[in-house]
Amino acid sequence: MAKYEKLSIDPTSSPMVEKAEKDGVSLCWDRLHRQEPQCAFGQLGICCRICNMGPCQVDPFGEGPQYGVCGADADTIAARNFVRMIAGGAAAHSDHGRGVAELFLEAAKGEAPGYGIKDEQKLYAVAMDLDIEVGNRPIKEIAVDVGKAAFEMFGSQHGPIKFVKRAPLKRQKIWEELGVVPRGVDREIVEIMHRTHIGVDQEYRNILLQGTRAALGDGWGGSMIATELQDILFGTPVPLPSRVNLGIIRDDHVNLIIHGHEPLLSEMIVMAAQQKDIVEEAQKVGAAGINLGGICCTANEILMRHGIPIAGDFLQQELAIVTGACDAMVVDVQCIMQSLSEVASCYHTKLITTNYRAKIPGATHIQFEEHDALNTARKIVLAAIHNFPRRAKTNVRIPAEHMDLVAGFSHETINYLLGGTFRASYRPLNDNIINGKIRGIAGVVGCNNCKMCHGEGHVEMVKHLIKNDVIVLQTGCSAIDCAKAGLLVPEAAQKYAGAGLAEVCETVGIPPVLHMGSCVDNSRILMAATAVVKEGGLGDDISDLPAAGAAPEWMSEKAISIGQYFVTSGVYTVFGVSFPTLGSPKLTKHLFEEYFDMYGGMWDYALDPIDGANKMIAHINGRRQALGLDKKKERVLMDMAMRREID
Ligand code: SF4
Ligand code: MSK
Repeated sequence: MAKYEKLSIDPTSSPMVEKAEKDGVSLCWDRLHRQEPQCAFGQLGICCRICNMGPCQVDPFGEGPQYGVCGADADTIAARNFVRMIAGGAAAHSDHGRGVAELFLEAAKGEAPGYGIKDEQKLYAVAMDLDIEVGNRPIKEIAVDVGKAAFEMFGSQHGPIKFVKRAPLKRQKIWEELGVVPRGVDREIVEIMHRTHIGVDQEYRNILLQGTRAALGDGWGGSMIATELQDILFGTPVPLPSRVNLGIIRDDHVNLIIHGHEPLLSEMIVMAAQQKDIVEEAQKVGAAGINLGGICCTANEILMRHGIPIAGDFLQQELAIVTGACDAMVVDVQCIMQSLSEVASCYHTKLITTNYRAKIPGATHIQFEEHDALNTARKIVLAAIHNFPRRAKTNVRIPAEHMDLVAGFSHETINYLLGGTFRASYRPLNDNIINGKIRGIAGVVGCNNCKMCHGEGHVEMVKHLIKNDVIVLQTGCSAIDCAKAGLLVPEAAQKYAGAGLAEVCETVGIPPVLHMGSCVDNSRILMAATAVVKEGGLGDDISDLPAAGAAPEWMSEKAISIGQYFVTSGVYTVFGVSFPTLGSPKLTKHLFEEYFDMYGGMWDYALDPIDGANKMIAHINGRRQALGLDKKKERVLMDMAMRREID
């Protein structure tokens, strides 16, 4: 058992880790302990195993070898590793997006029973952005065209991918001049794999240009396609209350935990769990009902649209099973630990995989059939129900703690909440940034990492930001952690936010920390930033905004892809834990300094979350100064002509 001074800030996790130890179950913290000391070359990004003459390592202290067998230096090796992480992350998000597009097209054609168009307004808006004629055409025709246009963005060879033109004009120009406009989502990922093969691209700055193309193809392509089409199919989120943490698991209910990233099947599971005959079946086996709970980003998807409570984040997936009350855990893709199978085998839990891309030895596979989705979902819920009687009641321990939260802040909803139905607009946000009540905007996102005290990085960073009047937009496990700490309720404004931010939140009735969804929904943050630019008064590009991004506990390749598209969209972005290029000072300087001149955004690193938050605040202050917002101004009552002038 790994012994850490403080393993987690979350009141439910440490007791469950203790229970696991008592039950003889090994968890990620134990396995990390057994891996230590981990390979420093790997951590610094200077271990290459791209060809069979390797693995090769470069000595960062200059005493040992400086070149791989083929002559590659630290800069080339670190750059190749870095962009291969981008390729992995962009591929994960984009293959998710492709799956959504496939289902969307089938639903539009009426070939996927149970799925349909839920948000017509959004369909029209997306259609117009894709140059699809709306007019008086039937919805079905428009939807089919939208589905086809989404597909084209994956396979197109010459681009630009169409959503790129949603970015501010100045940003598009920067990308054009640097030659990094994505030509097609898939093409850019493939080209990374080609260019990082032995003996191809060996100039680190050039390698990174391709990393940018692929990352932009993720943020403004694959991820954005996933978010937009999911909203049209399942509804654009609106604020709604729910609860979070392992305490949402119920002793007397069938507990079905839904884990992974895609909402396609989980939407149907939510529906199936409410069907009368299924509820009766649960009662027949002695349960009071069926309790759904989420883990990771599938959790965020069904939270945002249905208010289904969240059982936990990435590091709580094993712990949900350790409670002894998880009757089934159903998983789709991404962030699913292989250990779940082993942990489940120590209890009665049934582990169910559902996607042909993601099987796990020891799990039961129930393939998600889009043409028969509700039946697939029913089979899964029934499997959980029929496993309920096998629960070893004497070894059940469910933590009591759970927390209230408000989620569902799509960028459309923020627009509506701020401006009201009469004049939905980001104007009030811009005005409050200009008058200084809100210092700036931060996007704090990303995973957990068991190398850090679980949740501390997210919560400490976000608390420090809101105390300094920075409004925080969140997605992924970061949002789950801050929700557990009570930061996602309107009352958090009075308790934790600075006076200016608290006043704005109270007036509008929103929390100081806005949950915008899952990892692919980071595209919502891009759209919100663009909307703020377009509203006027804060410069003419994302890089002009008093804004910053962070992933203080990152672990996945997807986080690197997200970071790269944030940075190259003009956002100053700080990562925690460790940074995978530190073994190449030249590449690190390129990302941490030269990028600022190229993109107006840059990477940074801070192990300590408060240091990270202070760096973000310093950047925000710098942007305010550049915009002339640091000086006190006479309050001028503006008439329409003056407003037009600003626009
Ligand atoms: Fe070594 Fe070069 Fe092969 Fe990498 S590509 S493993 S540095 S020989
Ligand atoms: S789930 S990618 S651990 S945020 Fe999106 Fe959480 Fe990171 Fe997976």
